[in-house]
Amino acid sequence: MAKKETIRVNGYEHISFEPPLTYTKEELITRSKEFYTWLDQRRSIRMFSDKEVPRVVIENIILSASTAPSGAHKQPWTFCAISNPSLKSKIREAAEVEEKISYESRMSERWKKDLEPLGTDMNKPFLEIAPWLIIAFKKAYDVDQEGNKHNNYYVNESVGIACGMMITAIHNAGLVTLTHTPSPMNFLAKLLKRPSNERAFILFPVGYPGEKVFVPNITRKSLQEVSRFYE
Ligand code: IYR
Repeated sequence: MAKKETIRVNGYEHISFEPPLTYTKEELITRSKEFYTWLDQRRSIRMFSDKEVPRVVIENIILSASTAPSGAHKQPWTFCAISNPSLKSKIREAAEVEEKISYESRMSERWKKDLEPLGTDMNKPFLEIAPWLIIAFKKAYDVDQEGNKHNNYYVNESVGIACGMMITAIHNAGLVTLTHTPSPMNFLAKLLKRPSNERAFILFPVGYPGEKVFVPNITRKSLQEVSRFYE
């Protein structure tokens, strides 16, 4: 690799950026189309196999998520990966307590009607069956060695982007997930003994799909419905 050139900006070192491979116009079109076709095969899966997934796969998925851009490059996230069966059971138990209250009294009738086609309910067996749970925690602020607090910026946007990239990394590995958001989620920080600057954001069960899996027969909005071009 060619030696990086350096310049100074505001007194900070910047290094020359080697552009990624450049493609012909035809290659651009094919690659973008193929990526879309591949990504469009992703589905949220609620039925998991208990087949083991090596820890290194989870590490690579977390590293992929952590390449996300973030406000002032603060990377305001911690990804907790859980394979410990008794911890998974505790998480399932606590999540189902909250979900029972949500489905029975917190969620509106209209909300539950909207969820009917998806077939979700208060039972969350995947929290025990999936070999791994990855929980994204957002850091409202950072705390340094001396205990001083430092601001983070655009935390929801940053962690949301990282989670999207994680979902893509899971799909790329040939594994499946779903975005599980028990509400309220503070039991997760408690069970995992997270510091007070961390709040649970989304929980992702990760694993292989179960042997025979059914998903809702739903489609995605068309390009016309989700976009407007101003040329
Ligand atoms: N958090 C609940 C309910 C739920 C809400 C939405 I919006 C969904 O798209 C799916 C589920 C649950 O996990 O069941």
